[in-house]
Amino acid sequence: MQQRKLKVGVICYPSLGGSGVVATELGLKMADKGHEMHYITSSKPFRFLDAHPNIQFHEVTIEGYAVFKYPPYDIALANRIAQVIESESLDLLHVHYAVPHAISAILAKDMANSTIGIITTLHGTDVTILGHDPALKNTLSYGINKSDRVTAVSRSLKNETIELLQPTTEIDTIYNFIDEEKYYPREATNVRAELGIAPDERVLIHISNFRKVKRIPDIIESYRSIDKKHKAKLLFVGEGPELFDLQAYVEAEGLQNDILFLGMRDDLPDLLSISDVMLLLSEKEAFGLVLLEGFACGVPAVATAIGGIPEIVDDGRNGFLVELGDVQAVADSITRLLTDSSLHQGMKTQAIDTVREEFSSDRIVSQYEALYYEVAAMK
Ligand code: GMT
Repeated sequence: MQQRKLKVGVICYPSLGGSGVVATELGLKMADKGHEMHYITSSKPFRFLDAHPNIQFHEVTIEGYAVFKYPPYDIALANRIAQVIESESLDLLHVHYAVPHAISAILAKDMANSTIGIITTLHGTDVTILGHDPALKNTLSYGINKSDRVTAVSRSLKNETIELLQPTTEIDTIYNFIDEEKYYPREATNVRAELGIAPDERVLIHISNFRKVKRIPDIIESYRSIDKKHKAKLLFVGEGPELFDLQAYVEAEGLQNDILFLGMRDDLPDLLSISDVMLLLSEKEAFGLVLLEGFACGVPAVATAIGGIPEIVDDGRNGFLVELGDVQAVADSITRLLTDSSLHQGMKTQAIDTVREEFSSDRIVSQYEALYYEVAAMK
C-alpha cells in the first residue's frame, strides 16, 4: 500500500553552512518524493527552490523596537511555526540545530496546542561548543529531551552529546549526504587557466567558513613544509572571521602567488575537480560535509583524526588521518600523494566509492523518510 505524503515544517539556518546545505538538499529530495516541505526561516535557504511545486517558504520577520536591546528572533520564529502548524496542518517539524530552533519548535507546539512530533538534528557546535556554555547547557538539554526524536550527523557527535548531557531522548546517527548530480569529477581546464595554475603544478584545496576551529595556520605551515621540488598551489575557498588576518599573514610572508584566496565560489565542483588533495585540519568537526564534496569529485583528503572525520576518512584508503597539530605528518602525507601516482589514483577511486557506497543520497534520505513516518504516526 502506498503511504500518504507528509507535510513537514523545516527550521534551519538559511546560511551557507553545511547544516543549511543538508537541510536544503534533504527538503529537495523529500519534495521530489512528493512530500510537502515548508521552510520556516528568516530568509530563503540559499539554494532555494521557489521553482519546486512541493516547497513553500514562510518568512520569519521581526521589527526593531526601542525597548529591545536584542530583537527576540527565537520568539518570532516560534510564533511563525505555530501559525504554520495550524495553517498548513503540518504532520511534523524537523529542526536543524538544537539551539535555538528546538526551543522555538517546542514553544510553537505548545502555543498551537498541538501534538505534532519534533525531530531535532544535531550538527556540531550546537553541542560541542554550546553544550559547554553554562548560559545555554540546560536549555540545550531541554531542547533535546523535549524532542520526540533526535539525530546526530555522526556517531562521534552522538557519543559526545550522550557523555555531555545524558539525554533522555534516544539519539540516532544519520549521516550527511550531498547532491551527486552536482558533485562529480569533470574537466575544468578553464578554471586552471583562470587561476593561473601551470599544467605541471599540483593543487591543494581547503574550503570552509574560516573560523578558528578550522586551524588554517596549520594548513599554511604544512604547505610550507612540503618539499619545494613539488610545484603546488594552495587554494583557500570561502569566507569567515579569520580570513582577513590570514590574508595579511600570507602577504607579509610573500606567499600570495602560491596561496590563492578565492572567496565564496559557485563553482566548487570545478575547483575540486582540478584539485589533487583536500585539507581539513579542524580541531572540532562533527562531520565535515566538505569531505564528501571533495570525495565525490575524486579528491583524497588529509584530515585530522577528530570528531566525525574518521567515520568518513579511512586512513590509507581514501585519504590520510593525522593527529591534531602535527603539521609535519600533514606535509608527509601530502608528499606521498603528490609523489606516488598509483597511490593517488587508488585513493581517488576509493574516495568516489566511499560517497557512492556509504553516503549516497538515496540511502540517507530513506533513513530520514522512515523517521518522518514514525514521528508523524506519533501525532
Ligand atoms: O556548527 C557549526 O560549526 C556550523 C555547522 C554548519 O552549519 O556548517 O557545521 C556543523 O554541521 C555540518 C553539517 O552537519 C558538519 O559538516 C560540520 O562538521 C559541523 N561543524 C562542526 O562540528 C565544527
